[in-house]
Amino acid sequence: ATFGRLLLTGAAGGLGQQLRPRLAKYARHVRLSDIADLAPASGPHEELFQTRLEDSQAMLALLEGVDAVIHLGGISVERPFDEILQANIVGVYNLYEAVRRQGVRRVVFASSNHVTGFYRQDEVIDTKAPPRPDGLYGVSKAFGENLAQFYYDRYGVETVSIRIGSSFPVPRDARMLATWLSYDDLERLVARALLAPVVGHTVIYGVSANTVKWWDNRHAAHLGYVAQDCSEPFREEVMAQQVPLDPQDPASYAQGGAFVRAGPFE
Ligand code: NAI
Ligand code: 15L
Repeated sequence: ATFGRLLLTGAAGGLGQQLRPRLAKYARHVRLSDIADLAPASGPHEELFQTRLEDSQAMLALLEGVDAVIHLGGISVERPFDEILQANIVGVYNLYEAVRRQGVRRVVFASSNHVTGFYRQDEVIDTKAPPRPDGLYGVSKAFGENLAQFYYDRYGVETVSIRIGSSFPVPRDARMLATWLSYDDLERLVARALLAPVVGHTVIYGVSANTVKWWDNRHAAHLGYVAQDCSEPFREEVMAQQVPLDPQDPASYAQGGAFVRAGPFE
C-alpha cells in the first residue's frame, strides 16, 4: 500500500459506499467519516468516525495522522441555502483548515459538473472556462474549488478537484449518456488524483469515455487518467425509457439538466 492512512469523508453516501472497500489496496489504514453511522468496520484497517463537517474541533481531530483525504461529504443536490452553507461552505473550510494544521499533503475534492451547469449541451468546454453554476449547490462547489486554489497558492496543499458528472451504476436518462462516470472509472480517477506525482490544484471532469462529449480534460492530462468505460451500450434502453423533454425548457438543453430549475425552496 502506498499510503499509511487515507481519509474518506461522506463514506456512508452513494459514492462513499463504492470507494470504501476499494481504498484498502491503496492504504494500510482507511479512516472513514460521515454524520451517518458507518458500523461495522469491515476489518482492522478501517477507523470509523461520526463527524459533522460543521464541527471544526472534531474535524481537526479527524485529520490527525492522515496522508491524503478524499472529500465526498456534504449536500449533493440543490437544497435551501442554510443547509448548503453549513455542509458545503463552512464544512469545506473546516476541512481545509484541519488539513493545513495537521500537515496533510493532498486533497481529492468531489466537485461537480454543476459548477458549469448553465453551459449548453451543444458546446464543449474545458476546465478553464469560467464557472456558470446552475444553483446554490454548484456555487458551493465553485467555492470549494476556489478554496482549493487558495490553499495551494498560500500553503502548498495540493488538490485535485473532480467535477463529477453522473456516477451511478448505469446512466439513468439521455443526459447521462454524456455525463456518466462508471464506478470503476471513478476509482481509476481517484487513484490518479492520489498518485500523480505533482498536481498543484488541478481541475478535471469526472466522466467515462462516453461517445457524446461535453467536456475537454486537456489541462488535466498530467494526471494520467484514462477512462475505460462508455455509456453507449446503455443507449437503446435509456432512450426507450426517456420521457420527452420540452425543447424550450432549459433543463433539456443546459448541461446541468434539471438542476438548472431546482429551487427556490421558500
Ligand atoms: P451522497 O449524498 O449520497 O453522500 C454524501 C454524504 O455526505 C452522505 O452520506 C451524508 O450523510 C454526508 N454528509 C452530508 N452532510 C454532512 C455534514 N454536514 N457532515 C458530515 N457528513 C455529511 O452523495 P454522493 O452521490 O455519494 O456524492 C459524493 C460527493 O460527490 C458529494 O460531495 C457530491 O456533491 C459529489 N458529486 C456526486 C455526483 C454523483 O454522480 N454521485 C456528481 C457530482 C458530484
Ligand atoms: C451531482 O452533482 C449530484 O450529486 C448527483 O446526484 C447527480 O445528480 C449528478 O450531479 C448529475 O449531474 O447527474
